[in-house]
Amino acid sequence: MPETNSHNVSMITCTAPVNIAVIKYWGKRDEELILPINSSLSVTLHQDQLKTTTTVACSRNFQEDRIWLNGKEEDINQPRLQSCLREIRRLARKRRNEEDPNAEITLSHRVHICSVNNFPTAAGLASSAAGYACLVYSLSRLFGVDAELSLVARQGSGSACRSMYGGFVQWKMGERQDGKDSVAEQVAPETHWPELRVLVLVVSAERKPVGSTSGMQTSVQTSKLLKHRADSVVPARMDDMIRAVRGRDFATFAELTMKDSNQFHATCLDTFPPIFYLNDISRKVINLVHRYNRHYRETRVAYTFDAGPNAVIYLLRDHVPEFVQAVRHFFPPESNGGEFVKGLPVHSASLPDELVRDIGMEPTPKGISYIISTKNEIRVKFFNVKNARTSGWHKKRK
Ligand code: 2P0
Repeated sequence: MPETNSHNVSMITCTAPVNIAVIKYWGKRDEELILPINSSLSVTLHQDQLKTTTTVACSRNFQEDRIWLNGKEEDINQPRLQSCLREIRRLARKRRNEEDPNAEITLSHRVHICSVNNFPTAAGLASSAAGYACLVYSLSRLFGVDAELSLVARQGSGSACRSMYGGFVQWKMGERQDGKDSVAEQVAPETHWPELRVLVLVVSAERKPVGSTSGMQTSVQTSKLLKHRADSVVPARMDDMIRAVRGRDFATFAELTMKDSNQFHATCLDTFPPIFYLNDISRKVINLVHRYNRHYRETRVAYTFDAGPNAVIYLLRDHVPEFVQAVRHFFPPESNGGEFVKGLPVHSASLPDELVRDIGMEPTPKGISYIISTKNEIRVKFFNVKNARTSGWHKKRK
């Protein structure tokens, strides 16, 4: 617990990872508590490549709660931010009364929150998941809350509850009306499958046309396919996926991942009016993956797409250099553009002529802006604690 006195500002900094679902969450049964219509499962990505860093400060001199996202002040009164702040303060008060009546940080102190991503916010890279996971974790450290935090993060953004843990994480939909059993749980730690690699193929960094929150609302209202998916497909698929992850069965993991992504986008098309997240480049990536796998008569590579056109590729370490070379061949980058592959280094590889022939697609120059090469990782991290003698700390970051 950080200390403060009448002149000081207490600060805490945490970082949180992005997660990419292999069984997708799409649709709520309770909009306010953010309770989903089906369980979901994701892989937590490495924070060296994709992370949110949040600093929260509190002081008796602060007049009101305030928040800055990527250097710009945002409205603190958004209902979801308020839910998280209210819930953490409630848990802190409960704990204080029970165990720690002399804790030094006064709960009436206002907080200033400063959050930055090391990746483009609106690129469809699950920034709200890392953002809310980081916010909730930082606030919990500041106020000394030691509770099931995925419950709180879920009320900021559904997918955020999965970023509270590392490795492979399921969000159990739960049954209770109060949402107390709708929590994230680790299925396997990040050390479980060290050969697993992730490539984010960044197709477009533009803001997505339909946001997830309103998109899934329309899907729940209009798509019978979504109801069928939630009731009759996902329950068994979750079991199969957990088994595949625990058994490190890549072929099964990969096939389930691709089928679930395809079904999620099918429910988007079944939504009325329909929602299109995939574009021509996304579909070319899908074809590339299937033709690559067909050439080897083995499922070596899987794709998944969220609410945007970027592809996230899962594959094993040994297959990364050749597959990246295939992406480079079929989506030639600008010759004078910046580095095409960011993140974990990828060795160069040659592309067998028969493979190029079997794939048989016309190259699409500049179809993919860049690749982020990464792997899976641990949970939210507690970074540092500082007592600062200034209340203008956040201004330096603007
Ligand atoms: C997922 N997505 O499971 C799915 C797949 C997008 C496609 O979770 O309304 O931003 O904040 O709960 O968490 C995006 O939904 O929506 C999402 P809210 P969220 O990752």
